[in-house]
Amino acid sequence: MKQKFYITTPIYYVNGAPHLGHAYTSTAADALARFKRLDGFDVFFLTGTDEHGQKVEAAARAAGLDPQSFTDQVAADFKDMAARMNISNDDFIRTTEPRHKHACQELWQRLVDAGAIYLGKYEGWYAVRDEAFYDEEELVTASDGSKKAPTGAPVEWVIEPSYFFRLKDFQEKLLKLYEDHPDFIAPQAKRNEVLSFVRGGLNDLSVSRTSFSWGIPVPGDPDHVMYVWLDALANYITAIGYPDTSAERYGYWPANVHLVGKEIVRFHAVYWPAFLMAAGLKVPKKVFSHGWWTVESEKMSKSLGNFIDVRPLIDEFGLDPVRFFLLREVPFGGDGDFSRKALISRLNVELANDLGNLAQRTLTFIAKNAGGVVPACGELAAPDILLLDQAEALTPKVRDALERLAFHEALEEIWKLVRAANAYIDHQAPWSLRKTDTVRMNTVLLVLLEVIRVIAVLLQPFMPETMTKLLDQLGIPKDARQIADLEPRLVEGTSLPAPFGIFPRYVEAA
Ligand code: ME8
Repeated sequence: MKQKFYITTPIYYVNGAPHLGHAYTSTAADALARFKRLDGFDVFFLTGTDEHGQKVEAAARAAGLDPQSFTDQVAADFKDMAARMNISNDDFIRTTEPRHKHACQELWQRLVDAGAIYLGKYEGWYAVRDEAFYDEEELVTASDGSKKAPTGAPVEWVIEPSYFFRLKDFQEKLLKLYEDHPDFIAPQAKRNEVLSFVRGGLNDLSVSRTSFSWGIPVPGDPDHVMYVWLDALANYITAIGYPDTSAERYGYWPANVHLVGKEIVRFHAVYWPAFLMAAGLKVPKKVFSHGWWTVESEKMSKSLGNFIDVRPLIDEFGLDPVRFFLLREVPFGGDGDFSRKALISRLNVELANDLGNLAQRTLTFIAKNAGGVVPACGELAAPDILLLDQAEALTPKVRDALERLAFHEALEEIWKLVRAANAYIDHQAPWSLRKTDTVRMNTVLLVLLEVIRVIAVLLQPFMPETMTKLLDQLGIPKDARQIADLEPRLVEGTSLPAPFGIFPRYVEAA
């Protein structure tokens, strides 16, 4: 039986249109999901939209729509972005769906039954933009003297009846979780932040609101709607069938990794495992946080109006170059800057020049000078063996990097082979061998085809569309493109389709 692997993205707020940041997390999760499928796992990949709460309600009002029509519209736009980015999610959960609402109410009831929820009154700070409660000590004073959340979000003083979750009771259990599972929070710096937050002491968490109504009603007390983060985090189990924990789909729980941006680690690494432990459920295996993108060195914000939609970028540069850029440009975990210049440079240098040329010159040469078929392999010489060995050693390196979600490192390993293959073709010079030694020429071409095949198979998770085209050109059957298929060699004499370029150079209009 295949081993299960469950990966999630955050579910995105529908208060605004999808942008580069959302596309980033989804692309990273997609590359990992695709790699795991390629490596023989039974993968479940979930994404979706977070549709309740004060922030979304306010955005609907500003748009002059009732919240449900508004969220229907924006959620459709998020689905469109995922489709355009070629995201291979197995499900898309919307928190306004009945399956989620019912399951979430069941979870609430379970927490009540476990004695983890009590009725009280909240009096304190709330930031609608973050949908988060803050303690007085956490606030900062802005240059105009006003109090702000540590994220810079405006805060308001809230006094309302509220249900509370007994978070305080989970301090020791959480610390034990982090200690027993040192990889639960990654990267390390984030783990340290969470550790010191939890060690500093926890307060019980307000988990319901009464001052607005756009949320899931609290069972038995309809004046309250659930706090949007309790509602949202639950998506990771409601989508796989909770409360029916015996359902086949629930077999994916616990998730292997929740991929999140660095600003929402606390919710995933503190509140979420505490809710789960209180409900007697297993906790996820890992919360991995990545950094933030700026755009042309500016933070993306409403006031600057510089949110980037990836769809026009796909129209201009092609889908796979955009996917490649996002995962190649920045060490995963750290912050990065998006600029057109950097994107064009990655596209022209690494895709068009390095990989595109390698494939194009090999395949065109075979079409013109080797009868357009997989050439015969003569005796292997030292440089052939060296390159083939390097290709064979690549899979474990890529696997190891992706185990650590080091997408940039996986790509760098693949590019070392691309560069080595380009150096090999230059040194072996099949164009000269054509006149002197066609047996040797054929061997060199075959070695190149083998290496390009390995590169194309391993790049599928990152650039599925173009690698499909490349594998087609290599004559590899569609059912022989898994990692498990890397071993058998190409079949001599197989005729190859007419080659065509996969990564045209981008030339900026004058
Ligand atoms: O936080 N750079 O939703 P959200 C990189 N609904 N990633 C970015 C980014 C940027 N500039 N901006 C956004 C929420 N992201 C909640 C989550 S989960 C149960 C609920 C990505 O619409 C990143 O993954 O504000 C971040 O965590 C997420 O979008 C926040 O999306």
